[in-house]
Amino acid sequence: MADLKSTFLKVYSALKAELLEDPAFEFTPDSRQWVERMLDYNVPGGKLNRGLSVIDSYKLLKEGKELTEEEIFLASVLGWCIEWLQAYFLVLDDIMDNSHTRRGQPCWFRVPKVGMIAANDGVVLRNHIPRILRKHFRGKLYYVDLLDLFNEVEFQTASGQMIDLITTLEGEKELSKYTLSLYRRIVQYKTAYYSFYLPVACALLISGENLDKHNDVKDVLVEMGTYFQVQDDYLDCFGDPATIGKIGTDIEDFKCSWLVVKTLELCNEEQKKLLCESYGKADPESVAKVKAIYNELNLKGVFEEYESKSYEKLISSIEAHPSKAVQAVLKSFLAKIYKRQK
Ligand code: GPP
Ligand code: MG
Ligand code: MG
Ligand code: MG
Repeated sequence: MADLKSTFLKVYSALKAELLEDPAFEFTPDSRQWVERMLDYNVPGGKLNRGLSVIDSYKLLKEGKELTEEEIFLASVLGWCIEWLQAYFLVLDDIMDNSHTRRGQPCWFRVPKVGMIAANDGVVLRNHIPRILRKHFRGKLYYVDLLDLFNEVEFQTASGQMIDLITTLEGEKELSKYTLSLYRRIVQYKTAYYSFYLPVACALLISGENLDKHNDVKDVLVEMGTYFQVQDDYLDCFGDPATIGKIGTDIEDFKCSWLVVKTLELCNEEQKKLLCESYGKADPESVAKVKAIYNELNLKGVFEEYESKSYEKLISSIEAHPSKAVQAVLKSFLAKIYKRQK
């Protein structure tokens, strides 16, 4: 595993070097330095789960046949394209969510002299992806499908982010609009497609598979992605910032978080009144009042139960899949996130 990660990180350096020599732009020393610092700050510092999953999944789909160096390299390049996509989303999401820290360091837009240049850096990160794909995949039969996949998933994510953002306008008018079905719709689009479906879809494409034949795999991965975002919402409030590398802002931001949805389901009239008065306010007293309601309703326990039920359901839908190799891919992905603390 450590070995796989270091091989993977070497590919990052190679891709960065190519981008810094991109002939479509006349780099000056300053602009080259800016891009290099921006990439190093935002691309490689996460858990790399999404990127590494492309390689893991590809290996499992090959059912024990040793991968060639070239095959590992190509799977790594796709893994990095997903990490680039993630970096682009996070740089912009942190501006939109007014967040403070990410991966244990200040959000990029909060770094002195960066500010709103970060918005353009997000666009630059996004534009690196088709350049990487063109350089390494242009001759492949599946090149068009790959481009199409990245485009579709980006559109789904941006649409999910849009409903995440506009939902707070509705919630501010009437908090009880935050229902579980609305919640599921937001997280399916903003998180599940790019974080779960995309890595496996990339592995399927380089294995020569037709994605139209794998809608059942997509359904399981969307369910897994939903579970992952529930964990993200839980950790936003109950996680240790030192471990998750970010300070939660969901309460202050009036987010349609899984915790507030569950609270609305479980609370009495008095708690609901207090919640309506305190939710979405930035002052620490209001935030503390919301957290006190979460504790009164034992949301930690409610979450733990949700977590084990989701796990059981996911395992049984995975075991219903006809292919053992696909089962192994899905189980390996689930094992990476079950009961995660970060
Ligand atoms: C996660 O939401 C969703 C994204 C990072 C997608 C952003 C999409 C864009 C088109 C910008 P979140 O805000 O809960 O994530 P976190 O808790 O990591 O800030
Ligand atoms: Mg967000
Ligand atoms: Mg955010
Ligand atoms: Mg979050």
